[in-house]
Amino acid sequence: MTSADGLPTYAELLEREDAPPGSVWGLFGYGDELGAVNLLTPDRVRDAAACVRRGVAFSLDYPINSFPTSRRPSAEHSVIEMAADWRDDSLDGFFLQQTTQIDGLRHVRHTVHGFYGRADADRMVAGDPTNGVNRWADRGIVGRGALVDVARHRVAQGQPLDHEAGEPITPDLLDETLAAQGTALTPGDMVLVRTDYPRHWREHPDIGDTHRHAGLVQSHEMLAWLWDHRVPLVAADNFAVECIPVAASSPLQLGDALGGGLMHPHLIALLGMVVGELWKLDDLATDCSADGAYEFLLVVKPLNLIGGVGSPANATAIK
Ligand code: UVW
Repeated sequence: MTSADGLPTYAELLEREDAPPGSVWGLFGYGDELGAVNLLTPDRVRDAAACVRRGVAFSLDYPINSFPTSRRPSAEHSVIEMAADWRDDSLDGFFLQQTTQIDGLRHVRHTVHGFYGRADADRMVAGDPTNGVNRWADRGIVGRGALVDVARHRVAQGQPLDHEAGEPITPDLLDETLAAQGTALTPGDMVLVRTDYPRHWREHPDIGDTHRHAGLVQSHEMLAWLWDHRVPLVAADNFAVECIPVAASSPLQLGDALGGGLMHPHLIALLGMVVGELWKLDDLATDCSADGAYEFLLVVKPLNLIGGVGSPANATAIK
């Protein structure tokens, strides 16, 4: 244990013999179901409140049905007249990961080691609370957030991110962007990476299911960057946080259902991180660029759905 907080480094996690290598299983207590959300300690939450200086809030959620695909089609919203003066409504066929979302700890298992914390696969069913987003809803996901506006940095350099090529964003590029912004991460920061993918989506209305976008490179160096910064939640404004297609250099070959090489099983099942996708970051980014402050109080409120696999993010940044 070499870190100030007593937790192992990622390099040490890879050496573990008492648990799957590269995992945090057991570090937060036997039977833990919160994962990296445990990193949001009371001290860190209290310190995050100091980021609120002007009292301005930014919704980080796109409307429901903003990014329909054949895998996750639009939901049908019905407004029902219950009586002359009364309306209720229902949302049918709503995929909870269809728009701005977080992936919960049941979303993906590691092909070899299983679900986070060795949770029984038979319990990953509706109505069973094990590893569900209900655990995070009960706990609350609140702390300091930091925007890493890679898209703006690359535009300033005259080299916009290449979504069509699925450009990999490396740890060096994250560090370079943070340095250009003058942002210093502190342990426990939730990291929001802006790639400007929604503009690409809007400009290519026929894009459909062709998920090609810039995103985090699949590598142990990236996993180390995230864990060693003690990141509880990593989100981006694209479909998968990671670059798609998977980088040819990915060493994370599990032969999983999505084609192999993805970082999702390592992020979610092994590190217990909250993975946020399709976040609405543009307004926040404009403000951060204007005042030079890329840190904020971040409040994320998942649905309290027992056994939920994912959830709308319901995320708000406050500066
Ligand atoms: C991918 O499509 C890789 O991720 P998700 O299922 O989390 O959207």
